[in-house]
Amino acid sequence: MKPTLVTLCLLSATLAGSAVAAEKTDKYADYKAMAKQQAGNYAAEKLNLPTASPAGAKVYIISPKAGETVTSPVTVVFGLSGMGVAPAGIKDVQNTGHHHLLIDSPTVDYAVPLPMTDQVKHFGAGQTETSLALKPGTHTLQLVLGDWKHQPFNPNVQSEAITITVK
Ligand SMILES: [Cu+2]
Repeated sequence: MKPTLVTLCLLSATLAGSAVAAEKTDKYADYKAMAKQQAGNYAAEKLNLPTASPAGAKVYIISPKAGETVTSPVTVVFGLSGMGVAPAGIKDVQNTGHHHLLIDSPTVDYAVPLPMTDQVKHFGAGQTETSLALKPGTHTLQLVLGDWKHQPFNPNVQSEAITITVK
């Protein structure tokens, strides 16, 4: 009776040990992690899930200044702090996005990817400035950072809307 018990104990100890070893040497671990990431990205895209922005992230217009009178074409320089710029489509680099310039206050839905229109310009290559042809008169400019799928972050990372005058 005793030897059997000892054998059972040894056997279960061996099994427990090999289970741990198997977990540590799971040769599919990388593939599993990749599949999980891809499934997450797929769901985010299908369901318009917003990407979280880090606390303190700020986007701002460096130039022109609010209230400035300028001539067309206007060079608009984008500023970003607390996050990094990455081209659109780069999914798996945390705390990065690309700039969108809203011209003359278009109505946009912040819960879905931003549309591409004359009033919503995308800088999906990771540009940090642009040259803008504007008609004479007053115009408003505002920056909104978008994630890899062109969707505003949560919390939204957007600049003040500034008003400029084009001569
Ligand atoms: Cu975009």
